[in-house]
Amino acid sequence: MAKKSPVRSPASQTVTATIHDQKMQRGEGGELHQIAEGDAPLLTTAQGGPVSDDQNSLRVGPRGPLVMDDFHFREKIFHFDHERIPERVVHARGYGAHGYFETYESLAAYTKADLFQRSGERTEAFVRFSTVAGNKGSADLARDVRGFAVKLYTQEGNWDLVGNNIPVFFIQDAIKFPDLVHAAKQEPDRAFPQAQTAHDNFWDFISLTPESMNMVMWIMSDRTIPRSFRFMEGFGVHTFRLVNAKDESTFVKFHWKPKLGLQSVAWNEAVKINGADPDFHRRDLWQSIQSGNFPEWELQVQLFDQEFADSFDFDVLDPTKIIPEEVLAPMAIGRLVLDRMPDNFFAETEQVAFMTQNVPPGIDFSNDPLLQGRNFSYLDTQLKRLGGPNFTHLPINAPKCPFAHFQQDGHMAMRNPSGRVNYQPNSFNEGPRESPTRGHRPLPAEEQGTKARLRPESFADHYSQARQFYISQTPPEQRHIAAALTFELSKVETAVIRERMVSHLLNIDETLANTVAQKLGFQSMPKAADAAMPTRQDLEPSPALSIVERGPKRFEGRKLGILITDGVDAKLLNGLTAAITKEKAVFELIAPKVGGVTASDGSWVEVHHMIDGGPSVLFDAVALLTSAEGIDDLVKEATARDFVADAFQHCKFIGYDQSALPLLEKAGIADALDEGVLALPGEEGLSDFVSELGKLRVWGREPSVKLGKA
Ligand code: HDE
Repeated sequence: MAKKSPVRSPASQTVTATIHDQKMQRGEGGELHQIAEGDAPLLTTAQGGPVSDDQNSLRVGPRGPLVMDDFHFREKIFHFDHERIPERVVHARGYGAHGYFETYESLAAYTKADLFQRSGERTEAFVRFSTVAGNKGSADLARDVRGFAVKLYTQEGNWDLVGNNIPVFFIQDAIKFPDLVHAAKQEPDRAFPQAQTAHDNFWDFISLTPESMNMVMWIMSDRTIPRSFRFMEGFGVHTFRLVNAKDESTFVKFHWKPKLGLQSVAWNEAVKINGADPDFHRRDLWQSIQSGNFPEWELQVQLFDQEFADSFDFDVLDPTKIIPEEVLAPMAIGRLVLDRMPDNFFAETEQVAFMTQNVPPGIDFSNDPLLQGRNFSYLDTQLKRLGGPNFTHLPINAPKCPFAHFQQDGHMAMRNPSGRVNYQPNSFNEGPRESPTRGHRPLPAEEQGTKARLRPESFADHYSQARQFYISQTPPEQRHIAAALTFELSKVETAVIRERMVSHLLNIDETLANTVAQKLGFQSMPKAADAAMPTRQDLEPSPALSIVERGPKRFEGRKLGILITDGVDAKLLNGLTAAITKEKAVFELIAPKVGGVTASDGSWVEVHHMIDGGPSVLFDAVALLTSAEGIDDLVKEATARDFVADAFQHCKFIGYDQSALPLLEKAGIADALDEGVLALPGEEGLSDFVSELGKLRVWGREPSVKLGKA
């Protein structure tokens, strides 16, 4: 829970001292605050001076000019004018939470990293989730990669695992990052589109960058429209190294697996959520943590040696490739739990500085050129964003283990050493010393070769894994990829870019290419793009790449929207809400008026939303509990009809009591009821309904919705 700041303290706080006849009270940190008239803490300037009037600036006469000696006004406005810091150049929109990482068993055989030595050990953590392209105020459900940045405050320094929710990346060399980001963000002359890749510049760059094709398959899948941060995976992307006490190294890839399973929304739903609740993902994380439903991920690692790397189909240093889990099984090594929201968004989530180069002893880098470029970039960007080199003095960035060094001064230095000696070596035997045994030592490695700007041959296969990803998807997921490509390319005005993209798709999957070309209205097919290497047709599908295959089995952690009216059957409503709560899921009530409704037993039921403010896109499934008296008015509401029609077209489960049938008719679905539209049985059968909800979506309905048969 948020700590109360002295300024927000309740008026009843006790007076703890009197100094110079002035009543004082103690704040959270033990500091004394003066008390104004009444019981409220005294408002002061930032210099601590008491303020007499915060409502009117100092002026000459009632209608005269303001005067220069109003130092309170000057300070207040000055500070306000400087409230903003530059937003992140990428990943500007983000949301963070505190928690901990718990190690399952000692990993000492592989790494000397302190946090992995003792089973059950907990390490404090801060995680920031983000979208990449949109500005700070953009909507949460943009089709975009999600950042998944984890800061672990280990006993041997901070370890930042700055990952994404997709295990591959667009480019193989960091030198291309500015081009990629320029192309993805708003076009520079018109400053739109915001938080969207559906525009010429992005697809122009992508279609001229064949190495991005594997990533294109991932971003056109539902991975880029997750239902919530709680239902998505995270990946370290690059190959890293674990190093043990004997200096033996093992390659490693890091994966975060959500305990609740994977889940995304439908594209049409995402578009509507952005309007209905642009903070959908923020609110979801806030609500679940504040209500004690702490999201959890398991950390899994793929460990391998040089021999495996040499025999693997692709270069393990190439960040556009994965190692399928079926080829190399991941091992679970710990869990991450998020259990506390920041007290202050700016101080923590905005000012947190993640840097890939923050690794403790026992974790090391590989020669992945993208990772090496990142190690250069992140320090630089923090200097710009946070305004000086002392950003490690901010509590969110400071290590939580003991630390000591001779870095000093600079803007806003908050921790300043005392004493004479600020250098090493010194004759006074003062100050910290390095330790060749305990300190981070890079793995001894012999590197040689001709200095040149080049791309290795082993990075040249750009299509095989893109194909593997596509053929690993279930039919609805394949349909979504085709639909996403069609939508995005339909926003591209330059025909040659659309054609160039389809020419790449021909190297991935011919049916996919034909579907997209046909939906885009191509008169003829382009020829396949020239490929540096032919696409391998023999890679086995990897079911682990499908969201549906890794979907949840239960309704736990999800939200049911229950539309009710006056006269709702009180027993049925209470039974349903009890069954949902028992499943560790949540519900929200929606009614024609936000005040509430009168139930069949005369009781007053307060609700969360009025129908206009609680569309069905905000829920994982819906139930319609109406009554003979309430349904007549409800069917007249366009938003009530949309509520049902959207739930149906988004393939959600719909439960209804008989009185709601006229609403199903008005929504145009009464003749298309399928196994996902369930007449609610009496109270006894409600747990069966809730277990049915565990399937989440009725994907079999999708083709008929698409064809307008419903
Ligand atoms: Fe980043 N990236 N990145 N990135 N990245 C930033 O650092 C960069 C890349 C990722 O919540 C910036 O503090 C380069 C891959 C996340 O605060 C910047 C390259 C992956 C976050 C930067 C990459 C990421 C960032 C902007 C190409 C997934 C948000 C603000 C070599 C493995 C962290 C900042 C947060 C942020 C540079 C590519 C993940 C400019 C040069 C690959 C999650 O330093």
